[in-house]
Amino acid sequence: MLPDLFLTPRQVLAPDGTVVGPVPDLPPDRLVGFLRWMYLGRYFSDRMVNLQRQGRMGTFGPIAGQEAASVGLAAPLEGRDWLVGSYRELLSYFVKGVPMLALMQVYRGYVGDQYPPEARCLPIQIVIGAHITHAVGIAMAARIAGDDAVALAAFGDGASSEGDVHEAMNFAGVYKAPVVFVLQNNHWAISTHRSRQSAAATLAQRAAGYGFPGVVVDGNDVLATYAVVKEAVDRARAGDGPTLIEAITYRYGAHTTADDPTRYRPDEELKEWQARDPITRYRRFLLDRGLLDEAADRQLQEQVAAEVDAAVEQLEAMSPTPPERIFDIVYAEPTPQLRAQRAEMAARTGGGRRG
Ligand SMILES: Cc1ncc(C[n+]2csc(CCOP(=O)(O)OP(=O)(O)O)c2C)c(N)n1
Ligand SMILES: [Mg+2]
Repeated sequence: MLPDLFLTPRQVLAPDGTVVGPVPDLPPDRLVGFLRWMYLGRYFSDRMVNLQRQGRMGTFGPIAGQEAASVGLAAPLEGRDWLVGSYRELLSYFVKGVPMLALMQVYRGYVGDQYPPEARCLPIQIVIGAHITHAVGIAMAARIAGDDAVALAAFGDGASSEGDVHEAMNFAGVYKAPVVFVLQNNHWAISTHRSRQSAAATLAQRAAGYGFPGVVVDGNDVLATYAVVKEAVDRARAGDGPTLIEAITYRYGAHTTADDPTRYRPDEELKEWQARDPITRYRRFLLDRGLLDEAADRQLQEQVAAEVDAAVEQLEAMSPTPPERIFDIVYAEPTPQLRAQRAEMAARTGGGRRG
């Protein structure tokens, strides 16, 4: 019989915002800051979808519904820690220090110097599950270098069925790598339901086979997600090895703007999850605690909207990147082959060496 932590989701806040578990000991500005990030994630995601519909943005995968898991997985990381995630972790990347404008550029197809090195985030991964080995490698490298940084790898329920993910977790268990695996179980991998990924009752329980703890958490509860990830980060940093955290959540929107979820997903399911909304729940908690009032709440929402709108304006004032720029960001020193390909592309597109 597996220990309970593998099976029952940890919770601090019930869906109605009442406290049912120990509240992490954080200062009020940090607690309010979590709500600000969640508002930003929701507004950003909705805005990106609207821009795509207007032909002003490339294909985009919305994150609405997953704001608590996204913020809760990134907030416990220190500046020196690494975050390695996918297209569904954009809000986590913002929390870790990647500017919003930088990721908007990515989705517009611009190639810039988008990821500030000090944010310690690998470029968002699109190849499902292929980044988990890299996260383990970073964690091992940090330990060998005597740096006490931790790497956090985030991925989806679909990704959890990929061979790379198993190899990475198995290796991490054997070598006790300072890594934390956060699986955002949003119930769907495009149109494939979670029930098709594994016959196991939880995805976290797979950790038992790798010899490290697996924890299930209510991923729509930002405080619970923060608490379990913080414990796992502390464990990894102390040399006690990896943890697999399964954050149970739900994506409200389509897989991406190229998908139509009404073709495979019952509407009642969406309604059930909207009743457990991560933002409504956390806002209620802050209001009840007297950490927020209606006026401050309105102000937060206005601020994040203005911030996102300003980034959109900045983006739209930018010129498209010259196509040959893609060759400049592969290696620090280009190989002869890349140099030749770059020249060929520049000749075809009429571009020269710019920037
Ligand atoms: C190796 C690989 N196979 C297939 C795809 C196509 N694909 C893109 S997203 C996706 C589903 C991923 O689902 P999940 O891991 O649950 O993440 P979510 O999108 O739900 O966040 C698939 C199959 C891909 N990008 N890479
Ligand atoms: Mg999924």
